[in-house]
Amino acid sequence: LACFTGFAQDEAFNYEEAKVPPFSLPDPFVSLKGEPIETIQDWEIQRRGEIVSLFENEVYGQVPRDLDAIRFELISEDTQAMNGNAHLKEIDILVERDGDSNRLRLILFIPNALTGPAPVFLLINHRDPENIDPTRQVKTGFWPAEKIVQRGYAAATFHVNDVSDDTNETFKEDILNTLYPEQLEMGNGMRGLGAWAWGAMRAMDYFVTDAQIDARRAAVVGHSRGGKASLWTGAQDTRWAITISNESGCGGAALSRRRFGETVKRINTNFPYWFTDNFNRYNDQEDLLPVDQHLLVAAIAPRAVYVASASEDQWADPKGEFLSLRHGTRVHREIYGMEGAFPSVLPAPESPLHLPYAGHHIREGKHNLTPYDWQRFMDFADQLYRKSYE
Ligand code: GTR
Repeated sequence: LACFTGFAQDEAFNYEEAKVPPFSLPDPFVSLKGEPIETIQDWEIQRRGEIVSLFENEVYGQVPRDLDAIRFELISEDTQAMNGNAHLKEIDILVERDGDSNRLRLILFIPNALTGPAPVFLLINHRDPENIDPTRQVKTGFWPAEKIVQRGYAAATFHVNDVSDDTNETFKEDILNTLYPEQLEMGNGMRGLGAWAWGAMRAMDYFVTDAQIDARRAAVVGHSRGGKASLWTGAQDTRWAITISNESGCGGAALSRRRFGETVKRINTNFPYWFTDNFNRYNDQEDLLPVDQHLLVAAIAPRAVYVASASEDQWADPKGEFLSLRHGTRVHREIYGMEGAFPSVLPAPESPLHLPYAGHHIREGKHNLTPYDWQRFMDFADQLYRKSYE
């Protein structure tokens, strides 16, 4: 499916490094009260929570946690899916609140070759509906489930339209109208991206109940708008071992203050239903933001984070994505003492850099999520899990 990447030709958008304005980034190591953040305690008790609240209030809106009931219904199952290589489960996640309910379909392939519980990759799928067809008639590189299973990982996905449609006309359908209508009235209320993050968290609620899944080794993956939602998921929900952003760009991994490619104003104009209303305050006013996207990466610490870009995806600002990763993971290094650091220059395409706590690569080519990207994510997970479980 072609993805909407218009406006890239528009002259009003900057693609020249020399024209990036000077800016200074909010400091991860100074609290809102101006106190220094030096220890794990300072970080976990004070600063991380402050940062998550700032993103809630100014960027993505809240992600409500209250619900009356959550149930998991096994809709269908095939222990010999993918030519006998996988155990397929189709699970409906039913959430109830105030007498209303929402149904979210999770597709899960668990490798049969494993003896113990399987580590899992969850894709927040905003694209091809084929990906949630359990028969796998149409296989896309966007979600190469067979290849994921082959490498010993469970492959899970859901479609964002089950929680909030990806259109301005109908995004309120599903959980915003049914479960959390009061959010629609709030300047810091949940919108599309927050709802998708909510969906990923409900998938995690399921993983922890399935004995065939090792929920302590779970990765959340999203591409582009899905990558924005994935970072927002990992920043709030500490149950994810790895948070992966593929070409998430503006409002994802890219630093807003660089104003390179897509800008805050452009994204709020084209997609008024993705971010919370307060985010509009920063249209053409990026320097007033109390956060920038490096702090979203920071909020994931000490858990692992992966940022991937594509060389021809300048709209998403690969350099700005890398800088967020480099600045945000200072928390991993300087607070948690983790080893290794990213270089100060942008790595060349197709030279992945996998540190013990964070990964990066730039794929050659256009805006997309491809088997190359997935193989690198799994390389990173192999390395991380080997280290922490040996
Ligand atoms: C674009 C949008 C980006 C990105 C992309 C996608 O149109 O400007 O922020 O989200 O869509 O999701 O593929």
